[in-house]
Parts: sequence; C-alpha cells; structure tokens
Amino acid sequence: MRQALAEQPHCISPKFFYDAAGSALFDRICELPEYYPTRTELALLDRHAEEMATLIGPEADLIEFGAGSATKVRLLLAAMQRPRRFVPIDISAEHLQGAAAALRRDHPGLDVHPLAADFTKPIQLPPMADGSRPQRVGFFPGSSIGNFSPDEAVGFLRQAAELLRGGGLLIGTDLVKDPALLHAAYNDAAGVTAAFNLNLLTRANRELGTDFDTRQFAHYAFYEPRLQRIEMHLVSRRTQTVRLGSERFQVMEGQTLHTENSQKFTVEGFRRMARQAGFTPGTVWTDPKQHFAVHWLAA
Ligand code: AVI
Repeated sequence: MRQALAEQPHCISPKFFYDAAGSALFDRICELPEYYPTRTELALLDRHAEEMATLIGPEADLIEFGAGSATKVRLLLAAMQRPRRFVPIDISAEHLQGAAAALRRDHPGLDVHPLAADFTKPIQLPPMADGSRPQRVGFFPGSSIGNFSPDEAVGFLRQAAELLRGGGLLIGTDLVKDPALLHAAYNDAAGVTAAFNLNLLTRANRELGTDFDTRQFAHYAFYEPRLQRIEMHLVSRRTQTVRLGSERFQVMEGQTLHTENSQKFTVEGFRRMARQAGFTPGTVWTDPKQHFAVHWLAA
C-alpha cells in the first residue's frame, strides 16, 4: 500500500481484495444478475462434465489453483471415476480448510490434500502416499487468469505446463463481447462490486492503520476496448491526505487508485498464449451466446 500511495499512477494488486469480507462480497458478485461469468461457466461444466472427465482421465491427481470454496470442481469430481487426489491450492488457509472438510464429507474415498500457498510462485506438490505419479490435471476456473497482467499470465501458464507435464489444464476464460454487457457486470445495480472495490480501503485501515475515508472515494469500472479489459479504480472525490504510519500522502481530486484489471480473451488469442507457454490447446467449450470459454490445454 505504501508503494501504491507513493508512486504514480497509484496501483495495487487485486489479490488484496480477498480478506474474509472481500471473499464474501465476491461470493455475492457471483450471484448477481449482471455478473454472467459464474453461472455461464457452471452451465458449461455441468453440460460437458463427462467429456471433460474423459480428458482428465479416470485416476488423475487434480489440482485446483485459487480454489476458494471449491464449488465448481464438484461437477468434475462427480463425473470422474476414481480421482486419486484433489489438491486445492489457495492463499487463504482458513477458506481452504473449510472447503477440504466439506469435500471429504461428500467424497469419502477421495484424498483431499489442501495446500495453503501463493500459486503464482513455484509449487512443490506433496508426493502421493503410495509413491505413484498419476496424471496431473490442473483446474483454474472463473477467468481468474484475467486478473494477471499478460506477462504474469504467460509466466503462470509456463509454470503450470511444467508442473502438469503429461497431463493438462482445464481453464475458464471470459470472452471479448459487447462492451455494454461487460460494463454492467462490473457496475451492478445493487452496488456489490462497488462495495467489493471499496473494501480494499477498509481492509487497509484495519490491517495497515491507514485512515482512508471510504466515503471520499468512488467505485469506477470501465471497459477499455483497445486493451480488451475491464479496469477498476477508486477515484478520489476531493484532494485529501491519507496517513500510513508516520507518513502522509496527498491524493488529488480525480486521481485514482487502480485496483484491478480483468482481461477478456478471444478463443484464438488465448490458445496462442497457451501455445507460447508450452501447452497444446485442445477442445474449447463455449456457451451459445459466446460469453465464456473453458479450454482443455494438454501439457
Ligand atoms: C476473480 N475475478 C475473475 C473477478 C473478475 O471478474 O475479474 C473479480 C471481480 N472483480 C469485480 N468483479 C469480479
């Protein structure tokens, strides 16, 4: 946060959205009528689970990146014959333990091995209990890859291709579409996305001791067609000073804190990126309106 306040333009990583309140707000976003990605991806997983399970293989070691509450993977697990192990990886250990306990309850034979880690860093998977090395398949739903910069996205894919060599990655990507639909998805009528964005300041006040006045910042999200991405910002409603420890930073009226990019992809553009990272792109499933895509990438 210090860097975000001290440097211009003011930018902060979207990973700081996800404290307990932010994660709960994100769960509410997923239910919003305007936010089509979650329900569209769920429908794709539901409709094509058998075909996906065939590609995953009958006894795979399934690894979910940024698992959160691990709800979407249930559709895959239900279609798989004998998943050997499920490794949900998430930065929030608390979120993970709850999700793992619920999965163990619902899949008594499944070895659930949660890993509290930052999956953008190199991952060391724990060995299988019996020393075997089953096919590894990654699952990265939600178009969370869109919250990385293009360089970070290729870096993540490269690392995943190494980790999953011999298996594959099932990954969701939000598609380039009518800007009005995109705009609505990040500017919902109920104001939940605005609350999610502003929660970043509330979190900083609680955890870092800043004194942001959240009423003096406005949620601002727009589609940038040239870069094919949504940008989220917090705009300062007036010139104000923000305290961080013993330092004070001036934020001018109209200046923004850039909190998130959400990249949208074309099917071909994403396949190109995957190839560049060492995958062989395979089947792509899209909905009839072409809002969202799930890709199978062979590693
Ligand atoms: C998690 N991620 C894919 C969401 C997105 O759409 O980029 C985060 C989000 N930000 C605002 N609404 C949802």
